[in-house]
Amino acid sequence: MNIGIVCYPTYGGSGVVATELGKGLALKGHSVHFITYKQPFRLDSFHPNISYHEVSFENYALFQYPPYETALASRMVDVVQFEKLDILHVHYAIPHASAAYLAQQILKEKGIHIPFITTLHGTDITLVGKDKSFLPVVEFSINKSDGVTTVSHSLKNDTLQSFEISNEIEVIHNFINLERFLKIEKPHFRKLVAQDHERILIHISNFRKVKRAEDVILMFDLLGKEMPSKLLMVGDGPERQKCEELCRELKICEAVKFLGKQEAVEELFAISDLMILPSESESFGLAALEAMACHVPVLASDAGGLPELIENGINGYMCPVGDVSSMALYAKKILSSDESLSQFKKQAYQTAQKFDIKIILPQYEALYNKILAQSKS
Ligand code: GMT
Repeated sequence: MNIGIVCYPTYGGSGVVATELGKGLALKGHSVHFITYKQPFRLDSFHPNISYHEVSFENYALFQYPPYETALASRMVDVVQFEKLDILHVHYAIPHASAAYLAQQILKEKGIHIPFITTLHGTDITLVGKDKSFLPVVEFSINKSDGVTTVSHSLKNDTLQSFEISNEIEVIHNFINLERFLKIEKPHFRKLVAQDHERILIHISNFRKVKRAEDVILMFDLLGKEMPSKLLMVGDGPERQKCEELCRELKICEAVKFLGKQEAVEELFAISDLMILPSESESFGLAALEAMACHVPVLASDAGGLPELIENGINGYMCPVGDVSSMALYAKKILSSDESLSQFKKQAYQTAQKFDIKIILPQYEALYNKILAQSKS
């Protein structure tokens, strides 16, 4: 198949899923064309079946807001026509789904039919999409998509609750490439971060409000009073400064390292004992799955699609959003004995195996085939 993938190229989960999906499809012999404004950050190596088409334009002085959606639709028209794509797969509804619909209508005038699939990732529904400023366009473009997927059952329910949806929605969970996310022993690296008797906790996010990164600091402060430990805060975003200030107030700066954006997150997971994800809402929690692939259990909030990944007492625990005291108690429970920790680690990896790309990617291929067959009939 000749597949066009549209996504955000930045550090967010939707871009990671789209890029890893494209790489996986290319390895299986499909031709994959990424259409986006910058090279996706996980598109880090050459593959003969992968091409990248940049959406670029000069911003005219009249425009207060650069008309990215128009440029994207135009680029899609161009790539579909020139590369003879069979299908477009857009990740994150805003503005990719409406741009795809526009491209589809333009191509129809030229006698070309291009079906498009929209994968909803989370905040395009739960936060931004249902805002009145976007809702009519998001709803319309979901209903006009030839196929719609969500990354969890929870996100499917949220979509059906927030919009009037006439289209079928298929749930295809996020996935992990276990060949990349391997548990690598890094004892020397570990020694640089913590002493042998200390546990290492990790939080990875884009530090947006929805991630509640300050809760990580608050729970760590409580835990640190009872258990010698270090905390790695990975990523960057609007709430990072507040988190740093909170560490200063609580006088725990010695124990907390802010590492900023990191690409080789698997190396950080390799030295970590517990991942903390206290998000307000999380459609799936790809970072939690990445942690589990590296044998790291997860302590998270009981929100969104996280219960589809986390099993209490098996691969981690979930607590009500904002309940930092319970989080500290459960962290202690997981980390207090080597035996219990190694059991959690083993079980975290077993969960990750259920979301192996080798299991999930064929579900996308089956959907492409179904949509292509429908569009030909
Ligand atoms: O978490 C973010 O802010 C990034 C966002 C995105 O769209 O890039 O992540 C969403 O998509 C991920 C991949 O499907 C999911 O694993 C995340 O749970 C989801 N984030 C939220 O729902 C907050």
